[in-house]
Amino acid sequence: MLYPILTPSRILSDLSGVWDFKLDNGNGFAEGWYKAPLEDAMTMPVPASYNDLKEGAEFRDHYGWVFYQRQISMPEMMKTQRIVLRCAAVTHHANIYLNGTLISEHKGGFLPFEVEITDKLLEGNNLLTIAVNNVIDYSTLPVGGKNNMLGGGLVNFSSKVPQKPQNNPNFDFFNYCGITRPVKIYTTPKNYISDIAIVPEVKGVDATLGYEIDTVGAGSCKVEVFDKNKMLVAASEGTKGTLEIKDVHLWQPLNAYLYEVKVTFGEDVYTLPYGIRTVRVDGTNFLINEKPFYFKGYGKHEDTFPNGRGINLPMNTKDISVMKWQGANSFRTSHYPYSEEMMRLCDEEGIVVIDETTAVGVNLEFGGGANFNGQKISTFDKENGIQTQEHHKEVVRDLIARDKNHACVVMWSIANEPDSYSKGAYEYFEPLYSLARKLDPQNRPCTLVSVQMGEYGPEKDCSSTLSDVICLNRYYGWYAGAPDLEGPEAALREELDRWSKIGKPLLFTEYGADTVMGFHDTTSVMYTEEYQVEYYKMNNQVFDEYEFVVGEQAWNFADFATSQSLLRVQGNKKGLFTRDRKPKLAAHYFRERWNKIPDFDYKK
Ligand code: GCB
Repeated sequence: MLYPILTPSRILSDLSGVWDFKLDNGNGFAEGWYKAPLEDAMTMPVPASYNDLKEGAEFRDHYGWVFYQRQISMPEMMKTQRIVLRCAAVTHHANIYLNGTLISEHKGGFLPFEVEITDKLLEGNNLLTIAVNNVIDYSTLPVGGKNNMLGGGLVNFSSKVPQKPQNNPNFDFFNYCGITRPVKIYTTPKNYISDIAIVPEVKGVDATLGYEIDTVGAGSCKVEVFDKNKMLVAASEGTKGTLEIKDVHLWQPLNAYLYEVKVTFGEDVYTLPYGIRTVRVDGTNFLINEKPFYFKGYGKHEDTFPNGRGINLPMNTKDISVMKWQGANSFRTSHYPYSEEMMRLCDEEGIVVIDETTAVGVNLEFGGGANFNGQKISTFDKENGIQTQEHHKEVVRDLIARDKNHACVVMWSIANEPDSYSKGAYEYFEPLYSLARKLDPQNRPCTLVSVQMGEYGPEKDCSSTLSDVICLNRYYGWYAGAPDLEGPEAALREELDRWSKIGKPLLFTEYGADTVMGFHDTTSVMYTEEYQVEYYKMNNQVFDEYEFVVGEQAWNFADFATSQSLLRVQGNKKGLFTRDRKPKLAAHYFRERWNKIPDFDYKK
């Protein structure tokens, strides 16, 4: 799927701004709120999560539907064109109405979708309503649980006490929702370019780009490649072919180089920034441009105040600046695909990205597994377990469709901390890996991010057979063993010894300790900045002993909002930075460490 841009043949109109907004009171659909201007509407910016933008728990924790609305009109001169309405992300479910008629529905809160509206637009003003639902359950990704995963309280009330309907995220981040990324209208000629896929191959100092252009209608197709100085360096005719690039400038981590691929099909023109690099796994090495790469970075969130998960372009730029200050080279899009703007920025800035689906919470073992009216149900139980596999396939498909051309993306993460140990896990995941491998024209490595619970380790984890790279979330010295660090250190070595036998590269995708900025002590104790540093020193020292450990991504880049619970004091405090990006002691510690670790050949 192409990112919408302005080109000599395409007009782009951004519908960002203040829209009318209303929480559903249970009667919104029955009363036809989508058919007429909303009565007593409040104001709401688009794009943004709505939750933190008005006061009161009723508003922030609203369960169910909300309605966004505005008028749109298109200039007469556009009548000869194809007109498309495109939403970059609506969390989690969207119904789109134009002049009271349902024109599109979409499930899943973090990927784009579009609908052609050429023949649906009336002259003059048109009423656009987007109804958004935030309910998460066993059929959605991310997964909503039956109970609060981190435990709502130590004492539970009798089941006779009525509970108001609420979301119980089976994951550890606030369930922000709304129209979180831009809504745009773009045009194309009637015969148009619908997709572009480019696969790089590097041979010595030259490169070949295999390309395939999807088109609709008749026309002849031309593909041209320009370098940074706008010089034409390769050209070809036809919708499928190859382009030869002499003396190629490779896209390198922290040293990006982007070509511009210009596709012309009939009257339609589209330009794609494109970085040329190769990625593959060789034995226990992760190779970028054929050299062993070491991942230094973090798991992140799209989480700022008061935007929630709403796109925050200045913060994206700031985050990458802070990463570079720290000597980091990578992050994982935990736990959902990030905005297209962030992916394009990472291409430009040379930041390496592990691209994750929305599959978080595919695990009913959390909280001791008491998930079904207090009974234990296994995650993949056919009847009462998690029912996400078909939707999970859609997400893999749409993620790869969106991100396949990004140089920054070096690996697909199929899921975060699923129950990859239980009966049924292999059968659930194998088709998803196969699908990703079939759909990605670049055939990037695939992984899932493994949780430390139950029977963790290579013997039971289906990741050990399915993944190209083993990714571990481990909390030795926090959830496992804190405040002791010696026992956890021994246990970490013991586990790594076991993984070393399977002969795959291994990457720590999470490790961390909650730390409240400003808490200090001479003898370090949990939650102080000193403890966080000691925790990381212990873990890093062990990682350094193992050649097959190809990277370390701290949890988390910054503090972030979560559901309220006894384990979270105004959110998750495992950031190396506070939520407003002020460094904790550990940020300085990592800065010193990472600036000494080369991006390539660290363990040679
Ligand atoms: C995890 C999850 C992450 C949590 C983190 C924590 O394993 O993947 O979403 O936030 O642990 O801090 O507990």
